[in-house]
Amino acid sequence: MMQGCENALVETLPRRAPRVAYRSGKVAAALAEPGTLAVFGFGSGTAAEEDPRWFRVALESFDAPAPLELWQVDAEVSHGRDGAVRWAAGGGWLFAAVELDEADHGGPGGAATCAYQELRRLVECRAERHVLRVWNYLEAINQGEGDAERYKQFCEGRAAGMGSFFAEGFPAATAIGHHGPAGRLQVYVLACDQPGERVENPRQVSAWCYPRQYGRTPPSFARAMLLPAQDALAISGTAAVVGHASAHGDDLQAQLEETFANLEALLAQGRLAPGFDTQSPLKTYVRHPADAAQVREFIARRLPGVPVLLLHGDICRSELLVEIDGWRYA
Ligand code: 3EB
Repeated sequence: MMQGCENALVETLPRRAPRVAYRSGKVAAALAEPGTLAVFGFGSGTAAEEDPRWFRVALESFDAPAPLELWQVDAEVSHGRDGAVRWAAGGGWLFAAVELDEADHGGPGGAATCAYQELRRLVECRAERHVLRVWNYLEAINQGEGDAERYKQFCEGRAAGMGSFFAEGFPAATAIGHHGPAGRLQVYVLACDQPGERVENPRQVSAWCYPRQYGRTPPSFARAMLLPAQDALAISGTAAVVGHASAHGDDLQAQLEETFANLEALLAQGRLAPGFDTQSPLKTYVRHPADAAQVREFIARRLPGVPVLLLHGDICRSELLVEIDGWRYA
């Protein structure tokens, strides 16, 4: 009787956010720690591991050696594989990831459709069916002209694969181009058994309302997601977009300033105090390796002590030079 009451009470408490951190060390040791939901490595130099919680992101890091990214929860974690999907779950949280070869699916659109269908198939029959945050990494993202650009094909395929699953609202997301294996599509998600609260940026047109010039199917993502206990804001890929337009053409410094203005706007909209801190890791995606040093310098000055991972990645509009995503804990 008492036991039953306690369980009912626990289930109604908001789920505390997973801890996300960068750190050096061995993959096996990170996987062996209690509560490890996922471990990410960056670039081709990282180890191969069989554990479904291990994920090698196809983006090279400008930090050598690249750190690991760890997701940890205060609960026991189980894990497995289901078709193309690898997953891990614990404490109401779910990590799920899929990697596909576009050649098996007729291109970036077909691969995106399949990836989202596979992920849906898993989360639909689990308690953790609220997909709060998604990362998408595809190769040669800006290749192709007009509506044939690979990112736009990806957006069409993603929307088809999502179907009506996100009818109440899209997850927060990142979509970045990698320079790894040709045609490799990587998609991974964080889901929960409780919903989050979507946050938009008043300085920007919501992505799903972008005008026709950006493609037949507008991108399906929210600008940020407040996690169930409102103890963390998951921030989508954020760039120098104002309204719906890209700002500051080829001016890296100005794009960085605009990106920070957008990040601050998201914190305010999420009812969080301004600024970032040593507990709130960010990823910076840099298009041109030659810009990495300048980006690093800017970040060190504007965000002293903030854990920042600098990655070589292409932003989904060819005029954008830099994009930032990450976490802000309350
Ligand atoms: C933008 O503001 C920049 O397609 O999932 C940022 C975050 C961007 C996510 C996505 C795209 C996506 O439109 C691009």
